[in-house]
Amino acid sequence: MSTYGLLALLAVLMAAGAAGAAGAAEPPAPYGPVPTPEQLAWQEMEFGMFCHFGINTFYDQEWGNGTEDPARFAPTDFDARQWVRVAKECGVRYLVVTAKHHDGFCLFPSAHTDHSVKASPWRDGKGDVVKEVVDACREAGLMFGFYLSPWERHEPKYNDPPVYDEYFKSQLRELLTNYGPVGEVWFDGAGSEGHVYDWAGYYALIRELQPKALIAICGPDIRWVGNEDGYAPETHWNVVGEGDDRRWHPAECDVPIRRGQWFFHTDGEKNLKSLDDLLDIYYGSVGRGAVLLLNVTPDRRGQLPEADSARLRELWRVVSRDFETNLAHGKPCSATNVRGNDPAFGPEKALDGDKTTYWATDDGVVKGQLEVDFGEPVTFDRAMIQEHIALGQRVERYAIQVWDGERWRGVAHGTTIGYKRLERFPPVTATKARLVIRQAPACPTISSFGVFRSR
Ligand code: FUL
Repeated sequence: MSTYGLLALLAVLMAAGAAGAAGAAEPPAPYGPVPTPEQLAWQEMEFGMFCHFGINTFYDQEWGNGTEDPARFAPTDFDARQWVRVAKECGVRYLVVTAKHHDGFCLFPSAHTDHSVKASPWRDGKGDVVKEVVDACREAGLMFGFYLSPWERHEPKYNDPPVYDEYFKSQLRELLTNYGPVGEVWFDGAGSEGHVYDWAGYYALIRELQPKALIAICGPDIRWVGNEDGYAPETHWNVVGEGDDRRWHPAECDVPIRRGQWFFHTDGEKNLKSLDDLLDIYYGSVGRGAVLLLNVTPDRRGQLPEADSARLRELWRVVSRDFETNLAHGKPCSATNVRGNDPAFGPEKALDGDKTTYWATDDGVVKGQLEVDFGEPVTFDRAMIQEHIALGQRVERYAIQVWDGERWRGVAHGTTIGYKRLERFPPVTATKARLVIRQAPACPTISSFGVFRSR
């Protein structure tokens, strides 16, 4: 062994000795499949905005049949920065735009079809919606994604699947090479029943050109939650599949802000969902550990309608106010078990507001309680729990209880937690609260526990 090798070995031994002396415990081994760094970063964004914009906007329709006249695409005051400004003000972290919907009309000047913005009067046929959206997102620090409908009703090649695959891949290539980093590629399954696509070829191209892009819905990285209502199921696992096919496949809840309408309709404002509807959606999606992709659709000006923007602002005002102050933050706490008795895994780590630290128990200890002492009576009606999902999703059953001076009383309980679980309940006043983990297949890892007073 060289001198350098010996020194290196010595350094490792000394470090191990020092750590041992401090009683440092090893982090738990991952439980089951875990998210990729990109999936984790996406999960942490929590909230995205879907923008359905295209030829349908000018026809008052949801699905074009491909015979629409591109000359009708004429936004009067297109402003992608306005979309992004509203999104940004409202806690939205990424935006997905319909580069091409089922009607085949492209919002970008594809070299492979004339059915696009090129044939429209907008910006004298020299415009590119995708580029303007990308630029606006980049300026504001939002992740950019695009929807490209596999099902297409304009291009005759669609009837010859292998030929259409090449056409589709050419368009994918344009979108993946001409616009800088792409965070998400959204493949809608609608209309495609019975059609055979070269999915493997599409995925390979995306991996080659944008290895960090997440492929959603008809894709391996993000799954459709299974409805367009904005709700994840009450019991919600990120891991799907059986045996060797088990994989981390988190769910996205795509839902329109206007009831039943993804595209703008001139008389659609009456369908705008109420603040209460949107709060239910928020708790049903983000609050069940999924990601919310809320569709707010630009109008014929090419801007988000005022009423929709105002509703989105109301939603964000309520959500951010209600979760502004964690009353448990930094409070004295204890746990029934702490991994290796190491403070690095102590219950404080769930109350420190640091998403990278967590409370964990010893291997084999799959139940546990984390108790917080407020030191005085506090009143709250919201709670938040988060698992450290970088090491896998574990909790199967939990409860939140408060000390009423004589006994512990339950205020909320449920099954899975995952990235985040939000609870709403009637206000309670208590001096202590506790999180009870009742069932998990492996030691729980809790990165955050909080209680809040809504305003
Ligand atoms: C559906 C489509 O048919 C709708 O038009 C919309 O794009 C929605 C997000 O997906 O499957």
